[in-house]
Order: sequence, then structure tokens, then C-alpha cells
Amino acid sequence: MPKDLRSFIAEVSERRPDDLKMITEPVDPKFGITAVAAKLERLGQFPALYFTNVRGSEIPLVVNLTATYERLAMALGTTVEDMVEVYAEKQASPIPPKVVETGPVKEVILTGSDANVSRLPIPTHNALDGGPYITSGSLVARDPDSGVMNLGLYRHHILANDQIGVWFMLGHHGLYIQQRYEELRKPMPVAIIIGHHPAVVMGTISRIPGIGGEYAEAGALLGEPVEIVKCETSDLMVPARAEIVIEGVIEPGEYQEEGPFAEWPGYYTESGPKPYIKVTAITMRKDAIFYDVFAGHREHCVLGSLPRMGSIFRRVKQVVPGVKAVNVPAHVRMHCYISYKKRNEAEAKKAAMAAFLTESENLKLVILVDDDINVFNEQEVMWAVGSRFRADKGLTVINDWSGPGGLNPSGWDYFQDGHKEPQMMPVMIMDATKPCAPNWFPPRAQVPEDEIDAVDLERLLKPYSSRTPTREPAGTR
Ligand SMILES: Cc1cc2nc3c(=O)[nH]c(=O)nc-3n(C[C@H](O)[C@H](O)[C@H](O)COP(=O)(O)O)c2cc1C
Ligand SMILES: [Mn+2]
Repeated sequence: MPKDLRSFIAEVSERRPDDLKMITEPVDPKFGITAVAAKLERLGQFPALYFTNVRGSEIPLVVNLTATYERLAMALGTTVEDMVEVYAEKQASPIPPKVVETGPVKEVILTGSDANVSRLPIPTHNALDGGPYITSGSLVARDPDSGVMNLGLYRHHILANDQIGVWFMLGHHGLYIQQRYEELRKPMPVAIIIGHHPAVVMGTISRIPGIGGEYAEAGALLGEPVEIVKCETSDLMVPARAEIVIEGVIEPGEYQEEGPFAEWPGYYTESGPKPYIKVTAITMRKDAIFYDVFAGHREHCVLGSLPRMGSIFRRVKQVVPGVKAVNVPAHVRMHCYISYKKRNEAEAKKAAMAAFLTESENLKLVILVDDDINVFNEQEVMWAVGSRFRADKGLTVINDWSGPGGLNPSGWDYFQDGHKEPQMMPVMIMDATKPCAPNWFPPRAQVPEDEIDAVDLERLLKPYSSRTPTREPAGTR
């Protein structure tokens, strides 16, 4: 059986039963769903939450399914320890999608006035959000010049039951394509895909050079071709095993106010007039599950981080074969820590530039460290900066690298009268590696590894008691 959202939920419930909780009491789509997730977040818990009773909808909803690296690693058939390298390896061998005649996503077909989103359980996530948002929707569109299909996961603002605002970030292919239709004064057919296996979702978030390639990337991550089927109202192809697909069209020159929306850096930054989708059809499974991403919180960042780490690892390896590990920390996705077995001094900048070119909109800082530093331990990374980095030689600032503007508030200038102006963003490289051989560098303070391994803590450690007889000193009798 091909993999999809429900096969993954079944796998989680079987292999990680504590990771999946069910809520059968009625909850409001406005803040009710995210309130439960936020309460658990305060306790440091991120189970997937399956809501069976969202007010106003017959359709169940799952949120936080993709909020932990453990579950994302499971979706790739690997462990957290190996997930970045496995991601990069899989990415290197794309598996093209397979066209099929029909599939479960066509079990229900709604067109005309039935094609409205009111029956879907679309949540409002955070306090100042401009309304309900589809936060998990991967949008497919064709490049009007080449005809190639491109996918990206973008935020979708419900403006009316048949109108959905969409925000394509500067630098993303989605925006290039939409601007091209705009120049040609042509309507842009689109389809929003909601709910599939997390490997497919990650494939649409992956940083792939050039327009298109996301379906083949998704197939590579999934380990089998994604089955795709033709849309009802356009020639776009959508996954046959998706839960829900919303088809529509973006008319050139038509805009509506979109946002505000709580974004991954933890702020409300971007809102204003945006293109919007006029819904032309909805197709779905008869027992569809709505897949929601908890925006502006852990799930948003974790789901965004692994595809970036994997994509960066691959591109860095092409220029620095000794790369050992890459971390784009979920709590500060503007940073990237790269460790490698150093061969020459030029590698630091090559590795950093590969990272910046892969993730050019969001990274502000790349820190390079030697392969004895664990990039997933920020304390070690900072210790390497503190003890190996020299600002006169190791710091490179590149002015005007990205932007202008973007989601990071530091990409803007804010004024007293409340207006703001987008600025170009500088980025920074910190080379915290030791100098190359034959130069000498002091060794790390360490107890011999084999001595540590030989210690049996269970046998040695006893509870402390002041009455426990210590060894009698010699000569007391
Ligand atoms: C939860 C989540 C929400 C996202 N929202 C947006 C968005 O609203 N707009 C956008 O341009 N990119 C967004 N992204 C990032 C894109 O999906 C990602 O960069 C993708 O590679 C863009 O593809 P493209 O360059 O083909 O357009 C989001 C990513 C995640 C994980
Ligand atoms: Mn793309």
C-alpha cells in the first residue's frame, strides 16, 4: 500500500503510542485547538493531537504530527542521529512521480457553489492572526514559461469561503511564478494540497535549486513515487493519496489584505495586500483528515528545519567533502552550525557560502566548527567560538545579502509614527575552527575515553550517608 498521511498516523500509533493523543470533546477552531497544544508546550510536551470534534465541521483534525524530530526521522525511516545525512542522501536520488487515473482524493468532488471551505475545520492559531489560516497547505503551480510544476508550502489566509489569500516570500519560486503570470496578465491555476505523508510535505519545503522538482524530491524522501492525478478544473497534477485538495485560480492584478499572521521567528512581521485564490473545486476523501501545522510555534520551526538541514548538508558536501554535521536549530532558524574535518583554510567560506545559497532568505549567521564539536549542542558551539574564533581573521560580514524586509524583524527599520521600511539584511560568517596543520593548537582538556567507558556507575554509586563507615585509617588500632 502506498504511503500517505493515514499510514503515517497508523505507524506513529503503533511504534510511538505515547506520541499520539485523541481529543473527543468539542473544541472551537478559533484558538481551541492551539490552546491545547500551547498548554502542552508549556509542559515541554509535543504529542500529535487528533481532534475528532471541531465545532462546525465533520472532519477530524491532526496538529503537531510533525512537531518532533523523532517523528520526522521516523517518516524518513531513520533515527534523529542520522536524519540530516539520510535526508541529503535521499535528496541525491530523485524519484519521479507516477501519474494515475484516479485515487482516494477524488472520492468527494465539490464544484460550483459547493466548492467552499466552510466544511473544513480551519483553525485560527494565535491571538493577533487576521483570521483562520491553512498552515499546512502545499501549493502547486506551473511556471508559465517552462510548464514545469513547482510546489511550496505557503500560508493561506481564509478571506471568504471561496477566497484564500496566499503569501509567497521574496526569493521563493512561488513568487517568481506568480509575478510571471502577473506580467503576462494571465490567470494562474493553483491547487492547495492538505494532508499527506510527512516525507511528501518535507519534499515541498526542501530547498531545491531551480524551479520545480518537488514531486521527485518528495518521492525520494518517501522511498516510492508519489502518485499524482489531474485536477478537476486545471491541468495541474495533485497527489492521489492526499486528504484534501483545494483547486483555484489567482487573477492577475487582484489583491486583498492578507495577515497579520504569527510567523516562525516568533513575531507578526509581514502583512499587506497579497494575491488571493478564487476557489474552483474541492476534492477530498470521504473520511478526510485535516492536517494542521501549529504556526509560530515548535511545529512550524521543526518542520522547517529538517528540510533545510538536509538541503544544506548536501550542498556543503559538494564543496567541502569533509562535512560532518549541519544544524539549523529549531529555536533559532536564522543560525546554521556546520562541523567538518578541516583540510584547508578556504573551506570555511566555501561551506558558509553553500549554506547561504541554499537558504538565502532566512540565514543570518553561519558558524563553522571542527569535527570534534557537536553542532547539536549549542554550548559546545559557543565554547568553540569562545576559544577558537578570532574576530580579526574569522569574521566575515556580507552586507546587503538578503531582503529587503522578510519575516525577521531585524530586516526592517521601525519609526516612531508606526511605519516601517524594509532593509537589506547583512549576514555573518564566524570561522571557529582551529588553524590547519602544520600549525599547532592546544589539546582539549579530557579524561581518557577508555577510562570513562570502563566506569560502572551502577556498581559504584551508593546513596551518601554520614554514618557509612569509611575505610579505617591505617594504624588506629
Ligand atoms: C510551516 C511552514 C510555513 C511556510 N510558509 C511560507 C509562506 O507563507 N510563504 C513562503 O514563501 N514560504 C513559506 N514556507 C517556506 C517554503 O515552503 C519553502 O521555502 C519552499 O522551499 C518554497 O518553495 P519555492 O521556492 O519553490 O517557492 C513555509 C515553510 C513551512 C515549514
Ligand atoms: Mn521550487
